[in-house]
Amino acid sequence: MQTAAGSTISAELRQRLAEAKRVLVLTGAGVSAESGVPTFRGGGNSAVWKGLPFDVISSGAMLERNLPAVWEWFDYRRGVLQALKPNAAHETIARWQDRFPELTVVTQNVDGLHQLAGSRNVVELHGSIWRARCLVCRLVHEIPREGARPEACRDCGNAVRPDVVLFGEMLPAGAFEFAAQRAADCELCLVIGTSGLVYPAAGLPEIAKSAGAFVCEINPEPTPLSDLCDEAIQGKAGEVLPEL
Ligand code: BV8
Ligand code: ZN
Repeated sequence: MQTAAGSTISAELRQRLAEAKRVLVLTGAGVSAESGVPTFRGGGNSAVWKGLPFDVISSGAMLERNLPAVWEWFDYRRGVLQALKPNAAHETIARWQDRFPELTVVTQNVDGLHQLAGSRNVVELHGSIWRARCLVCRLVHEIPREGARPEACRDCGNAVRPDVVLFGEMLPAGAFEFAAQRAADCELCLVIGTSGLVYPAAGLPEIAKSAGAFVCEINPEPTPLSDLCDEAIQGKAGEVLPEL
C-alpha cells in the first residue's frame, strides 16, 4: 500500500503491526530531523564543531583534555534544542505505548524529545543532554530546559560533566543489556532514523533478526542495516510512522 509520501508499506508489515505484542523501536538522529535537530551524518559528511569532527569533540579523550570545550559544544546544542518540539514521529511512537502490550523505545538521541512527546521508560543508550553528572561523586543533576546548567556539584562541589556517553566510554550500566534482552524477545523491531554506524547500538537490530523478529527500517536513505531488514521503507519518519 502506498503512503501519502509515496513509500510502500507491505501487507506483511501491516499484519505484523496488527499481531505484534512485543515491539522494539530503535531511534537515531533522523527521528528528530523533522523537529529541526541537525543529524550527525545527514548529507554524507559528519557534523563538525570548531573544525573538530563530532566523534572527536564528543569523545572521552576530549573530556579528559578539555572539559570546558566539551561543555561549550553541549551548551550550544542545548541552546538549539530549547525551542524545538517533538514531531509526528515522536508523537506516533508515544501513542504506540497504548497500542502494543509491550513496547520498548530505545534511543541513541540525547535530545529528550521522545519523553517530551509523552514516551515513558525510554532507554537512553547514550544519556541525555538535559543532565549533568559529578566527576567525583557521580551525583546526577537535572538541567532545566530554560535554565542554566550547574557549574559544580551541589553535593561535593567538584566539577560536573554532561551526562552523555562519549565515544570510547561505556554505556550506562544495564542499559544495553536490557535493550539487548528486549531485542532478543521482540516479534517486531522498527529501526527509525539511524545510520547504523555507532556500536553497540547498531547491533540491536541484528540481535532481533537472529532471534526471529521481523525487522523494518524507516529511513529516506539506505544504511548498512538495510540488507538485514525484512522491509526497508524509504521515507521520512514523520510522514511514514503516522501511516503505520
Ligand atoms: C563503547 C552521545 C566500549 C554524545 C553518541 C565496534 C565496531 C567499530 C567501532 C566500535 C565498535 N565498538 C565500539 C566502537 C567505538 C565507537 C563506535 O561505534 N564508533 C563508530 C563511529 C565506528 N563506539 C563507542 O565508543 C561506544 N562506546 O563502545 O564503549 C568500548 C570503549 C572503547 C573501545 C571499544 C569499546 C559509545 C558510542 C556512543 C557515543 N555517543 N552520542 C553526543 O550526542 O554528542 S553517538 C551519536 O552518534 C548518537 O547518539 C548516535 O549513536 C550516533 C549518530 O548516529 P545516528 O543517530 O544514526 O545519526 P546520523 O546522523 O549518523 O544518521 C541519521 C540517519 O537518519 C541517516 O541515516 C539519515 O538518512 C536518517 N534521516 C535523516 N532524516 C530523516 C532520517 N530518518 C528518518 N526520517 C527523517 N526525516
Ligand atoms: Zn559531587
